[in-house]
Amino acid sequence: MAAPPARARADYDYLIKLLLIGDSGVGKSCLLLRFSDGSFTTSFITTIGIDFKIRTIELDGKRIKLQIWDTAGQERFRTITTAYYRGAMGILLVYDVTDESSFNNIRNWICNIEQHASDNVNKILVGNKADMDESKRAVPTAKGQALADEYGIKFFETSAQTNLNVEQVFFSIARDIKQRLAETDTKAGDRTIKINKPDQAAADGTAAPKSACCGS
Ligand SMILES: Nc1nc2c(ncn2[C@@H]2O[C@H](COP(=O)(O)OP(=O)(O)OP(=O)(O)O)[C@@H](O)[C@H]2O)c(=O)[nH]1
Ligand SMILES: [Mg+2]
Repeated sequence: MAAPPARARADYDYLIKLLLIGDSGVGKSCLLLRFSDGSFTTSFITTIGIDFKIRTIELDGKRIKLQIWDTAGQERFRTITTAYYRGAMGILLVYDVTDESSFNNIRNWICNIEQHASDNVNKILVGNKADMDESKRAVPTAKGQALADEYGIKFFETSAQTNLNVEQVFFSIARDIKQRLAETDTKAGDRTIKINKPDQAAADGTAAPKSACCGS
């Protein structure tokens, strides 16, 4: 008979926070719904707000809990702030392959990310609505790929409607982030999240400055 564990095990090995960024109407919410619930609905339109969903996946025998944040409406008011980016490990930059301005705006979004998110955040470029008729297409695949190459990031064309490449996008960025975190761990780097005992933290003088970040 196995002994009970000394304390409850976490239900994941890595917790990864992802953000969906991009112009209104490109399909961010539909991509999230497809990935988290396996469904697609055109009536899923939220008003101004921030929402997140969770899905735990397995990669190389490790459980990766993905906490995926979606924005709705903020971009219209350009109020995406540092608070939203805080703690983000990966960002999906989404445009609509039938909407050229959503593609052109990706540069602005990257600029915004550079201002507000942490430097080492992983990014991935996503051209959504790839199911649409070629006559409606405004952004050729090669243009999306060229932009991704310019920034040194990965690129997928997706369809939240037909489920084309949706899993691939999330698994790809999750794998890259997991690898980055694992490398940091082995270097015992300063980004490793440690839960210090209060007395221990006080003893080595590290408690006070960081305490404001540990509210959750
Ligand atoms: N054909 C097609 N339509 C899509 C796809 N993804 C989303 N749509 C449609 O595009 C519209 C906008 O999708 P949303 O997911 O609400 O877009 P959003 O990026 O969340 O927009 P905001 O919440 O306003 O920022 C809806 O009418 C969806 O049905 C797709 O892959 N293919
Ligand atoms: Mg939305």
